Amino acid sequence: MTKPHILQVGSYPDWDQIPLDAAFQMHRYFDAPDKATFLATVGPDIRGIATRGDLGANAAMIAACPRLEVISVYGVGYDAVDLVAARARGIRVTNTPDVLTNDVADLGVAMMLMQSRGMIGAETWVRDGSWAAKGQYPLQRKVWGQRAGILGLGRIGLAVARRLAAFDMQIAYSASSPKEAAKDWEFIADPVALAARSDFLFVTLAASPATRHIVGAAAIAALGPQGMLINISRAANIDEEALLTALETGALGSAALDVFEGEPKLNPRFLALKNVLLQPHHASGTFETRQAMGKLLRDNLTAHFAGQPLLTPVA
Ligand code: 8YV
Repeated sequence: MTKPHILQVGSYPDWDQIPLDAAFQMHRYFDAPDKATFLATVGPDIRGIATRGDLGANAAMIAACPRLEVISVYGVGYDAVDLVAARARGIRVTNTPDVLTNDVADLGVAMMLMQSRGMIGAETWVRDGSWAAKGQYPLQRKVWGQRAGILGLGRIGLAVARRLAAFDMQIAYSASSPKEAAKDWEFIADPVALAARSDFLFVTLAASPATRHIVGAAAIAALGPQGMLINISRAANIDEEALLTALETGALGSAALDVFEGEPKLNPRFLALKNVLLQPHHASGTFETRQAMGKLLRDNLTAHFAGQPLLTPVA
């Protein structure tokens, strides 16, 4: 039996690539020097797209594959997939939720602690001899007991909030409606009001056109000069221009960011700032979780081509 032809948008680790190559006829888009010619050549055979959360599949790519049946995303976020184009043709879309929830929450909390306690500067203080030469490291801000806001109480937001509860933080959250699992925490629907009562604001929202710049100038100003913004979702959820200006002027205290507009090339203004912790979109980046994500990506493709129900469909 001929293997289904799959367009592979980005690279995967060998432990995923080897079984993918065994089960499917993989076509490596990311390796092609001339992407348009490559798509025009292989597009007519393609029945599946294997992509990543950061890469997605745009309308032109979907249009170039007239026999496309399924798009499998290695990542929980599918905002980079053109869902309108997929739905218009009845193309199924899958993602990899749940398996990465705890790693993403861990990194968000670690970023808060690192930035609030000045740990990067403290490490330099030891290594460059400042400790011996200048004495004690400057005092930093405490985390435990402070007010935390969670913008978006989905799976990841809930996992963050549970961790913060162990730090005795005062937790409030915003979501489409109050959640039963969050009855010990304050529900504040409005993002600006949530920011105003927060020392630390976590952005854990699934990105969509409706959430674009949901953290805008008003929410950033409300968080204020003592506040910290932590983003482990998507850059588009924050007005990056307003964020940069607020960090530069001190209108916002600090930020800890795992995602950026135009990543991996980020706005150079970030690099000049001392009050921001920069991470390379690696919240799900552990061996264990990436292996689980790869397995789920493959299992969804396998289920689809075996005519079985998808494990984790999104559309
Ligand atoms: C990426 C992510 O998929 O889950 C998501 O939505 O953005 C990440 O896990 C990861 O960087 C792999 O490319």
